[in-house]
Amino acid sequence: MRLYYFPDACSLVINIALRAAKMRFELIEVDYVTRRLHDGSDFSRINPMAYVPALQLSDGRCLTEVIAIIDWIDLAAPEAGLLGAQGTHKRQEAMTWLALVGTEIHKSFSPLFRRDTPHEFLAPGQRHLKKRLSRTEQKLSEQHYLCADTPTAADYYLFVTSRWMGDSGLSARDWPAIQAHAARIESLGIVQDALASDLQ
Ligand SMILES: N[C@@H](CCC(=O)N[C@@H](CS)C(=O)NCC(=O)O)C(=O)O
Repeated sequence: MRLYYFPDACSLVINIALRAAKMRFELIEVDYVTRRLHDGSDFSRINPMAYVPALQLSDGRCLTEVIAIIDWIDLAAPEAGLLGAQGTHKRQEAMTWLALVGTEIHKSFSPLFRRDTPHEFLAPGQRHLKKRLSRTEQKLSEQHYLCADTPTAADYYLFVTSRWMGDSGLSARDWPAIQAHAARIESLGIVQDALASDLQ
């Protein structure tokens, strides 16, 4: 299996999830600017959208979209607890948070560090992101993880997005519960290993 990634991007969520599921994989870095691989080949031949993550399976199929890839890993390795057991309240909650982080939080961060975003957008964009983060901050001031007492893929995803605060003009000090959550997630062995492989 091959995971295509940019350093410190949402592909890190899949890197962590694959480790939680004890799956073996190879990491292939994509150049952010050229969207080419180290051998010069064009990444859009792997993922026509030319964004990460993309997970190429040993049978040649290529999976894309964070939530869909998490679902595939969870089906293959439910014991990793990425989403909770089928039909349970925990799974419903985990899916809700995964979608909220993916569509509302991740996609509110993205324009804040895109190079072509007009400067006038930054202040309203930050205000919008803060509204989207406030429910999460409140939730994490009441409990250690988004869905009760063990981390799910939604926690890994929130952890990855919280690393983008500085580049987006937000101060981590304004989000103490999210920061404490990030520290808890970062202390996990699988996350340490994922970070070491992602940033080398
Ligand atoms: N909808 C996609 C979004 C993926 C995404 O936004 N990836 C970012 C990195 S965090 C990216 O590759 N951005 C470059 C681009 O959009 O061209 C998913 O869920 O996988």
